[in-house]
Amino acid sequence: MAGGGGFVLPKARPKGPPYFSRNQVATVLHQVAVLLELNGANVFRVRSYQNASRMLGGLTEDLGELVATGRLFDMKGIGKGLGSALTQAIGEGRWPSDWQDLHEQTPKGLIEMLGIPGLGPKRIKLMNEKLGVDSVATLKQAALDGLIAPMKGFGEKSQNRMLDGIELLARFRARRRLDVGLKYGEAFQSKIAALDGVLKAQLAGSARRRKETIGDLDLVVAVESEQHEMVSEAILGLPGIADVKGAGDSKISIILDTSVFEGGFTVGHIDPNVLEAIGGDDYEQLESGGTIDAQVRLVPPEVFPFTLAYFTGSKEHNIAMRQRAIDRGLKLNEFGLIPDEKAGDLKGMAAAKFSLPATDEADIYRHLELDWVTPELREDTGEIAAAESSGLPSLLTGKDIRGALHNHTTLSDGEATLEEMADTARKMGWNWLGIADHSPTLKIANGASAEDLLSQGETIRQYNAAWKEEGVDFKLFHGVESDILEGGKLDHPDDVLEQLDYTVASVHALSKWKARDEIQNTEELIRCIDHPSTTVLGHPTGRILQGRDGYEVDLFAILEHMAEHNDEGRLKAVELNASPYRLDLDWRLCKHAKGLGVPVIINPDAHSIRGLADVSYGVMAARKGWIESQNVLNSLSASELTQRLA
Ligand code: DGT
Ligand code: CA
Ligand code: CA
Ligand code: ZN
Repeated sequence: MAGGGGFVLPKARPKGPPYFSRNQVATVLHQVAVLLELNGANVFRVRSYQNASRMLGGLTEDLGELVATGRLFDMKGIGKGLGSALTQAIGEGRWPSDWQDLHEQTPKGLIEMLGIPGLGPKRIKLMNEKLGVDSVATLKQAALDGLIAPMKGFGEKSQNRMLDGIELLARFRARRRLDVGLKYGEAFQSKIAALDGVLKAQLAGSARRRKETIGDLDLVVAVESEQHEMVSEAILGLPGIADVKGAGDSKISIILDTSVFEGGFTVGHIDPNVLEAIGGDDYEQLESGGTIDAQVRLVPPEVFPFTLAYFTGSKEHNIAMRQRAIDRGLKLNEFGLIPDEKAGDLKGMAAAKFSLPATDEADIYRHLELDWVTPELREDTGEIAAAESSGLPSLLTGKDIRGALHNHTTLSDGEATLEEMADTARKMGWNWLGIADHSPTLKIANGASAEDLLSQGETIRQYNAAWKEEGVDFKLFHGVESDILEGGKLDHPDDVLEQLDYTVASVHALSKWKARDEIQNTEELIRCIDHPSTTVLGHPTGRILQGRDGYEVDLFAILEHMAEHNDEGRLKAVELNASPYRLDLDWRLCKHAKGLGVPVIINPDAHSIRGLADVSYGVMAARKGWIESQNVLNSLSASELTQRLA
């Protein structure tokens, strides 16, 4: 739980008591314990706060009631001092002054160091005393100078681990993955939307455009002018705010932490291959101590569509739109679309009084003689020309998805059985599901032997026969995710592969591929694609978002080569791996695959039943890449797919 997160005392909620939630209280007690330890407090005192935090965090009873009835004092581990402190906080909305002092007087640099995975307050205190280290930057220097290793109880290994941790933290802090950003953004948006006086609250920025990573969150809120102050204050009182960077009546800059999630933040099952790249066991700690910046803008309802459009971006799309407005004697900004002759020297909201009216974004586009452009496409990659000529694509939606080909079961490294996976797919309304467990070479993922693979195929045939008999319109397809070996070879003998419905060929031995150059890697992949059994090229670059770059490969050449096969009637599809850790094929290349007529298959690469739902992130990325229903294999029915695979 210790992390780079807030370490500020949460503000009391406006209506109380109870002024703080159970989660908030548990977090504060934990933080006080950590701060006490950083300040060298007595170990028993530290422990009593830790224990109280754990006890209250796991409490099923209502905390407000425990305080109101005084029963809090009867609880094990709550002494007189702590009991009174909590009674005052929860009942009156005031944290004890010594807790406030602790938060204010502990050097920020020491708190920042807590965000480094695997580093706790005790060792931070030691390094601070012995080496004068007082921030992540000074710690890094000390480690680089080799000053940490000789300290008693530290050593070379722990010094290197600290350097790795510092790098991991920096990468993690810079941007967040789309799935994480959306979770924070949607949680905070719904809290704002529920406040009195809020007419509308919407996520804008890169999150709304479904970029694969998010720098910061942008939220636009419609509120009548006379209520801005009230709403602005209510927003600042919401749980989840770790720090306030700036606050006015129309713009609030804050840092959100995981307390924005009522039920806490869980990362779920992560494929071991991926986990290794994003920090291994440290990842969960990084994520639970994580934060994200957010900017909230409050505007009157008549200005809302303009502000929403502006802060949705992208900057490049905005610039093209503004130019289009200029060409028509109009000025487009976050407040309105204002005729030049009326705006004169007026600026901002004053000029906006003369704006052309808009009740929604579509009105703004209409004023500029354009069809409304879905946010995913607003990257200035041809969407404006398309919107001008009724040429925007009719994008794929989640409803078009009838199945996916790359999923794992307990036969390799999946959590769920074949039956559980099939059941879940049927409940999701899918018409078919493809199972592609790992091949023998991938030991880390428990790759299955040919024998076990073929016996899985037998089970699948039995299921399919039974469903057919019962009149159930659902089919399992049997494939494999084969490692791509030296020379572009597949990981099973040809006679085994021939018995399968399809093969997903994927690179997993990243270090080998990273050691080679683009030309060599491209040749290897082409050789693999030419294998008659290869149907799908899995996660084509091997990148892990926030984890590692992919290997060098000329994907344009690969896609062109795949296009030749397809032209000659041999199905070669490119995967858009929908795991939010991958989103590989990148959306920027989807449009290229589409243009070449290479089918895209959106695969959740599910390692659990929950993992199947990741297909939605793939749909987001595909939409961003201009993909329509007819460009993906996922939209085919089971019988259509059977024909395509034949
Ligand atoms: P991010 O946060 O890095 O993931 O990406 P965005 O797109 O959310 O960028 P952000 O948060 O800096 O700004 C939100 C939107 O505001 C951006 O997409 C477009 C608009 N915007 C920001 N700065 C400018 C600017 O200098 N010119 C124009 N035309 N628009 C801007
Ligand atoms: Ca942003
Ligand atoms: Ca921003
Ligand atoms: Zn894989």
